Amino acid sequence: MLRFPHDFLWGAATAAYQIEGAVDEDGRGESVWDRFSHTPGLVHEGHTGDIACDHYHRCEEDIELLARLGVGLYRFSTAWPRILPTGQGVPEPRGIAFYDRLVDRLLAKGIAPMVTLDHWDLPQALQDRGGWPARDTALRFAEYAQVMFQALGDRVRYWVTHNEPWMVAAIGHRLGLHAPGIRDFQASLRASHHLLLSHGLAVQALRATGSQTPIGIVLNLFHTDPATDSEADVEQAMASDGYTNRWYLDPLFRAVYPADTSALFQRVSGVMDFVRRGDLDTISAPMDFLGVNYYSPRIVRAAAPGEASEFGWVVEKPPADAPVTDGGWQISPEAFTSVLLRLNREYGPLPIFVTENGAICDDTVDDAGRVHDPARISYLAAHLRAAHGALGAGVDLRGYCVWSLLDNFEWADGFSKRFGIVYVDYPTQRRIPKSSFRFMSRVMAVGGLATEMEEQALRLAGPPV
Ligand code: IFM
Repeated sequence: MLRFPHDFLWGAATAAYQIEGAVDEDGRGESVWDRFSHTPGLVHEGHTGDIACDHYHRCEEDIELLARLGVGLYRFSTAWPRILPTGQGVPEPRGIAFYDRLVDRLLAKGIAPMVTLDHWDLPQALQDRGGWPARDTALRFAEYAQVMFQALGDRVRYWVTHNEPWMVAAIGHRLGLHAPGIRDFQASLRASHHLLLSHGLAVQALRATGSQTPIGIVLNLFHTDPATDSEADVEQAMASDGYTNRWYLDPLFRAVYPADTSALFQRVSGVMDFVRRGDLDTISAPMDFLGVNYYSPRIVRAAAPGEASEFGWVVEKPPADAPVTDGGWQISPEAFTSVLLRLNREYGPLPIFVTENGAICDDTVDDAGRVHDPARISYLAAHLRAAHGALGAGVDLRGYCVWSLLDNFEWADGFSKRFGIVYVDYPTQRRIPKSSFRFMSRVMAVGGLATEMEEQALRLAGPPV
């Protein structure tokens, strides 16, 4: 039996735009994801978060599921446009009231709320004023954070400023595959800096209230391997690591942008005049923990002469013999361990929460009304073993959140990809806990993992949970 520490926090995670729906209710303003998903051709089959999992109206039922699962921690996000419909000004009391009730209900069930302030749903009104590439957005974020600290600060147990700033900067502003759909490297670079700056401003704002509540940021980190051990591939894997990982870790923990990545970015975009004196001190204001989202590693090779590549590298598809999820993402618990060990070695010691980890499976409901997802159980078990290994190697791992509690709106993939341990039948909004839910609830109940638990869950069958 692999036992986790007695105070290890077991949790599940969601995000506002992915589950809430009710986009026009109680004064909520438009977000960049409303605009993006309603733009034809940008999201799978035109799906939107208009209804999503209807969590806004089914919040109680979903908290009941969390309680049955046995979590000690629930990571969710507050929708900035629900609180400040235009991103600034007077807070909308009905928006605050929704989260107020949610937090109270969680606490009544003994579940610690971990609140992410920004999980990508920037108010569209702020986007219209320049969005994350504009410095002003960082200042507005700090104000929004203050509103939330004041409203919920007496009960929230962990604050998270941003979820995965790399995704917003790179996928939203360079590749344009996520909201706001911009394809401009300079905009992406500016966005990354202002996201980081706003994180630091929010940390300062929380400290200024005298609060002792821990605050951190969530990064999606990739273990990056060179495709071969050729000098060129090794060099480009290192450069790619700078782009995805060190560009965020170094300013947060060392108050400096990595020199090699800065040089590369300046070669590509020319200017970094948006970094002002003192910004890096603000960004690196000490935080209490780092949230890590881990799914999959990256394999990188040097681009061949004449091959299209903005930076000089190409991200390879997983090797033909590598295990992948139904979403095609390579499964590598070893890479997960490497990410955690590397953080400890190069940036630690630091308290870490795994704030997301999970797998896409092509789940279906069987004739008996059950959803059996052995591939997800295996994925989770393997990654829990990896997390346990990291703990044994000295990583200060405080908790683990499965992504996700519910199947939900998977951004540009709409509802076509399922990550939940609870199946959502979107036409009826019926929730069906999957066999992975049963597995995770056993893990949480005993505070660890034994081979027979996994084997039993894989055989499953049995009545619906
Ligand atoms: O669904 C997302 C989540 O919003 C952020 N992290 C990755 C998940 C899976 O793609």
